[in-house]
Amino acid sequence: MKKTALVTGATSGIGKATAEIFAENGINLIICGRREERLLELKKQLEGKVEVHTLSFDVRDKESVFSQIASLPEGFQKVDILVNNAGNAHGLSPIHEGDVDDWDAMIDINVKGLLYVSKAIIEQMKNRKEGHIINIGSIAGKDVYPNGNVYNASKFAVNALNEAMRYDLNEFGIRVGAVHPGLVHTEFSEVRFKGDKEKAEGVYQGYDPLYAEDIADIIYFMVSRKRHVNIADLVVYPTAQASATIVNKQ
Ligand code: NDP
Ligand code: 8X3
Repeated sequence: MKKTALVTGATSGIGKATAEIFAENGINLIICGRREERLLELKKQLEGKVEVHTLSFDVRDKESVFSQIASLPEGFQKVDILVNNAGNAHGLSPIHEGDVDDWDAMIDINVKGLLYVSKAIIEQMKNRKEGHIINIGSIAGKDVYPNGNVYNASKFAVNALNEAMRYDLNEFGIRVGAVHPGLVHTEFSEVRFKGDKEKAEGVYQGYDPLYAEDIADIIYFMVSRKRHVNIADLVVYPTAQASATIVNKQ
């Protein structure tokens, strides 16, 4: 029987590429994000291959998260794989110059949003004593870098929650693992720099960054291991990157 995956942040970047590789490999999909037109476009692209359902919510809106996940249609109610991917950085500035709305966004989306979606799904996995949760952290959650402050804190929290989920859900046979990417060329920097495309592009110039498909490949590898194998924690850099701050730019 085909598995079903719920992927948050499927309208762009890593989440979209994950939905695509899952579809290639016969995993039915619940794709989530705020931009409904992108969800519908992706659904159209993938539904020849697998069954696709779209859920449009802001992960910050817990009522919407809980009610939409609780009312999934028949055929999509059993979620085998949860990919907690929705998230972004908002701003890059010293802590004393930080914008409190940016701080709220990062804590509310990257940490609280991930918790809400997880809570909405974990209960059924626990009852079935089976399920797989992949949390998308970041190298920013392993290493703090100058001006990263609150984004770093939000991803350190994801790292902690990944471990905490693995500990607490162990007795229910639920697999939990994280991928922590370095620099991936997606819309991430465009969001961080509030639509400044030139500045965003500059982040990925002078070296060969990772692409969303590279991370999606790894996520698919993780979820396609045998039942007794759980890849718990994985850091992935582009070859040109050695740490959060060391990038060999030409
Ligand atoms: P993108 O900006 O390309 O994608 C972000 C996705 O998150 C979008 O689909 C967006 O959908 C969704 N999202 C953002 N805010 C919300 C919200 N409030 N509610 C629901 N969905 C939301 O970036 P990436 O693909 O790069 O980012 C994916 C994950 O990877 C993030 O957690 C990011 O922190 C992490 N990451 C990225 C790295 C990089 O260098 N790119 C490196 C390490 C980690 P929509 O706007 O439609 O709601
Ligand atoms: C995204 C990677 O280095 O911009 O999490 O924080 S970085």
